[in-house]
Amino acid sequence: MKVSDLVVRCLENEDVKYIFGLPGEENEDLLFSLENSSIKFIATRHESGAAFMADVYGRLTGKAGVCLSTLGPGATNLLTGVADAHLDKAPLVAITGQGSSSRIHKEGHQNIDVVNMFKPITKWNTSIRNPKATIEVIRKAFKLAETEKPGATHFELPEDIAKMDCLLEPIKPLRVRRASPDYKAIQTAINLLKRANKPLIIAGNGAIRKLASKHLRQFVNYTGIPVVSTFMGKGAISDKDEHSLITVGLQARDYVFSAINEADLILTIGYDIAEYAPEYWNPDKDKKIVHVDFLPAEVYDYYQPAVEIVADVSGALWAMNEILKKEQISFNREWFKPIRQKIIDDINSYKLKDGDEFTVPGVLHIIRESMVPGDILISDVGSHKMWVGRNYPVYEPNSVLISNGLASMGIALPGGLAAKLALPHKKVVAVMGDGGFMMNSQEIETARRIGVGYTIIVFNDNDYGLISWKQKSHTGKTFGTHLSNPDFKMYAESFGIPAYKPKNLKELRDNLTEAIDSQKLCLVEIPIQPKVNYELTRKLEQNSGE
Ligand SMILES: Cc1ncc(C[n+]2csc(CCOP(=O)(O)OP(=O)(O)O)c2C)c(N)n1
Repeated sequence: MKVSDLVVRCLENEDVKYIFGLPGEENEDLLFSLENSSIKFIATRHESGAAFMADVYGRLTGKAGVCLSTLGPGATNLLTGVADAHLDKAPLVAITGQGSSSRIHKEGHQNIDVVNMFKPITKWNTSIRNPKATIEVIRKAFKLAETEKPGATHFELPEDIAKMDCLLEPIKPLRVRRASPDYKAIQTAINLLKRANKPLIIAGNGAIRKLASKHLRQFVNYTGIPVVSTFMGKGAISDKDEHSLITVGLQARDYVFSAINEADLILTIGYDIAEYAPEYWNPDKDKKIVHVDFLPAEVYDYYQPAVEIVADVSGALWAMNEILKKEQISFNREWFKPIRQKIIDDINSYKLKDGDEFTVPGVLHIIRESMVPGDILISDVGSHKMWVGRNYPVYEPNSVLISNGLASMGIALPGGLAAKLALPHKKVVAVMGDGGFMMNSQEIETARRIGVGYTIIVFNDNDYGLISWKQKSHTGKTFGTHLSNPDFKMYAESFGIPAYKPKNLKELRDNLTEAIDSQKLCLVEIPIQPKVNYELTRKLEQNSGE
């Protein structure tokens, strides 16, 4: 058996269903080894699309998504999506081809040091330089990618090694139990809670993985503590629950900050500092912090926990719940109610009326109405993401996907494809700005070719809207942000998919309902009015007394 055949057997052994990638000369053997395997190879139009697909697939399934490129330029193109998985904590294995091992040490055609290039954006990576190492390298790549906190790993396969003979059996994946919490740390956390007046939970990305959300919901039920989720923690508890204060919203000014300011103890559950810096919510460094996460807290001036429960997040919540069943500490369930009401009233105030210009928060109402709780909305990065974060209520974990660690534009369109492959029975909607759409719009062809049906929504303001929003808030003017666009409807139709461009509220409702219900690959271009962004800034400034 060739090493490339063994690689494929190892990938099958890891239960890999799809590989997203782009061919090159140096991964030819591996591609032909895939030809007769149970794994479906999905050829993408750009390696960045492939990596984002693997990223989203991994995030939704908990199993590493796999992406493949050739050496040199293929590998450099793969980087952004791999970095996204790294900072967003999505399990992903990247595979790159390489020239022959006899030439990797010297300057040569397309030869760059890919292993070193991937080092800072992976949990671990290596080059297979000996056929016998294949089975260990691949098991290790998957084990590390999928172990909490999940993330990206990478291995390269030089073309001469891929052709060598090797007769080995893949190593069976074995289930590893996640670490149990230390009972003293749990008891300290409970004691701190007992002494607190107004505790509040910040639920991060780690609160929606494994069974954490189930145990968090129970914990909230026992204690009555309100929950604010980060953008990536959306769905940790249902926003229908009266304890939900929706999300952190717009950094340090949004309505939810009244609750954060009042709170004397913050219990962070699966919180990633990469997503939401603690100086926003702990500027005076005076909050008592209880840290519950798979890893110890980052050393950070504004984040110095009184106790760290370093363990499986669901296990830690379960252990606290066991104590709470007997000891019952229940907090005032009323103090945050007016704040919740204000947040909900604010969300509702954006409902569109006849004659209104279209706005992102207005359109989100219609999308929400077209989706059942488990359906999936995936957002790109830009001003629309801020609105998805603060204005789109979520009821189940992993039903809204936002990149907020790396926060990379271009994820939503390829991500929508992967979401639909991962969970075919759910409706999938990918929302993006015109900027993010044009970064990866070529993957419409991939989605159409493989027959994946989801709705692509482009909020068009002919602008890198978020940057204009920030520039104007800082300086009163904009520079380098204005764009001109093709006719998106015609552009989409040229790929052979249906497209819509509504002109009034009725058409908007009809087009969105038809597009989302059809579960066919289609595009809806929505011209939007960004005035609402600036109005929000002003409104929040007034609210925070600036
Ligand atoms: C790959 C990448 N490049 C640049 C940025 C910086 N950035 C953040 S938001 C944004 C503008 C996004 O514009 P658009 O996609 O049109 O969405 P909008 O803000 O208009 O909703 C830019 C350039 C980024 N986050 N990712």
